[in-house]
Amino acid sequence: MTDLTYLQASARREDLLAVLERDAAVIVEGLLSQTQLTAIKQELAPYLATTSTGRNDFSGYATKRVGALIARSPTSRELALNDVVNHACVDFLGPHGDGYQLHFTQAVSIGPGETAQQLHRDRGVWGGAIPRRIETQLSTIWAISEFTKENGATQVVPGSQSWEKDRRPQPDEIAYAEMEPGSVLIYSGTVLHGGGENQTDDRRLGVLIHYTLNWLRQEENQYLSCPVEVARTLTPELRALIGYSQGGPVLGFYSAPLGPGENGPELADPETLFR
Ligand SMILES: O=C(O)CCC(=O)C(=O)O
Ligand SMILES: [Fe+2]
Repeated sequence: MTDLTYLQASARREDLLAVLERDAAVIVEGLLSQTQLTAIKQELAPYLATTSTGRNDFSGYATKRVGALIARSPTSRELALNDVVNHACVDFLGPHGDGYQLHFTQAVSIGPGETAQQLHRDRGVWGGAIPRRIETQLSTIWAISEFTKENGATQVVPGSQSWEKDRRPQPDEIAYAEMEPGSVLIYSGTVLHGGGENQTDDRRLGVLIHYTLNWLRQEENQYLSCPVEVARTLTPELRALIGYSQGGPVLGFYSAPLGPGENGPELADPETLFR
């Protein structure tokens, strides 16, 4: 039986990185306060109440998914900016570019009777053209409810980042990200994982926040999920993280779409918009 490594919030950065490099997944315990947990549950509840369940095996016939979390859930912003996670992004993604950005946000509520999601690598969203030596992303799944093997804790195959593409795990090679509310699973885009089967009568609620290199296309279009009017209300730090910033010297610049004869910013950093 394989297992994941559990670290405390006070763990040293180099220790967390060493586990990520070995297993491509790690759990950090106790990062959220009761106040944050209560707030995020309240913020998500009305969206989860009205959203439909998935319509295919991958999204899950008994699973509800709600995105655009930066715009909709103020507490999700705190999760996105969490120091332990962002240090892990700097350390893990640093060798693959000169920065990273928010990639994807989603509350995932796995309902009773849900079957196990197919194991997959999240880097599949870009197809197969990016060589494995480039780590495309670092992702988090925050436990908002308790995560148990019985209620749908994420399945993870530690070490599978270096397996051949088509190798499937034996049952004893699959670990389950069992967590108390407030803990977080941090994992790479290259490790096999998937939502778990829910054999209980309760829902399992996780908040997924993923980060990618600043030179790759974001999975969730942040400019539509969090348009300029909303971005204006955020801190410059969060705006930069979601993509209202330049990746490297010029990637992501903007020119003001003014009319003929009008003068405005050219080749400007998006932050200029908010000054
Ligand atoms: O909800 C989970 O535990 C994992 C979901 C997942 O991996 C996905 O939808 O890509
Ligand atoms: Fe996934």
